[in-house]
Amino acid sequence: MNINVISVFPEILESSFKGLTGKAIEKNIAKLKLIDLKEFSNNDYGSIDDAPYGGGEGMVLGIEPLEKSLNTIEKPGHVICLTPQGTVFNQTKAVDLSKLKDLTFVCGRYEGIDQRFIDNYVDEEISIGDYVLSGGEIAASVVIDAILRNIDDVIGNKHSVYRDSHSEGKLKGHVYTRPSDHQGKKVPEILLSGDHKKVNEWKLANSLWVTKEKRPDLFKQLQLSEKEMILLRQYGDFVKKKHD
Ligand code: 6GU
Repeated sequence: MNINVISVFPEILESSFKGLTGKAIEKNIAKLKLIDLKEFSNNDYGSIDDAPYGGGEGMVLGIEPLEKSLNTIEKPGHVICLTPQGTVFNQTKAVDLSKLKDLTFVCGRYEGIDQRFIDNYVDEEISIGDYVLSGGEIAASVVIDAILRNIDDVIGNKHSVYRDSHSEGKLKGHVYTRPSDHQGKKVPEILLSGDHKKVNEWKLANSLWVTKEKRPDLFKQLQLSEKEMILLRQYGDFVKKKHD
């Protein structure tokens, strides 16, 4: 996958491409190109933004530097603008985008991007949630990380991608490691039993329970099977007994 990022502060992205993303780059699974928008000013002052027509707060990124920087990319592919006005990103979107070969991210800054650039060149606008960040760079790192995790061989154990939170519309459940008893707080007994069928049932029930408690909005969307409903009910009874 070829990923291009156009940004006023590409150095913000550099540091985040070390962990998982760094590995993907090392393995030649992803190629990353950071483009510094500051190099594409079209005036003597070197600026790439200007005051908004009609007045108002802040500065708007101009169409000309954006267009010039985009034109340096051989194959921009699918062009995504990161902005709080975009569609909210989720796991389904991450999986869909992970199938593309060429992706270009344009990071918004200041008070926005000239609408004509968006109209002419941008395929979609993405936001990472309902809050405002100072710029799209951190959002781009978030989106790129979430996309790369879904490409074969990026994560050592491909299986873990499927068990991740959100991949099946429910959250990952509780996990434990040694010691099995920490000052009287014990790991759930079933996990130590070695009975794989029981362990998997517990994991499923626990994951459904966690989703129901923490994200009732996601839980409502789930279509539970008869068996899942029974497991969840048993798990609920167990939790209730512990608290009685
Ligand atoms: Cl993509 N950009 C900015 N500036 N703020 C955001 C965002 C993006 N997503 C949520 N808030």
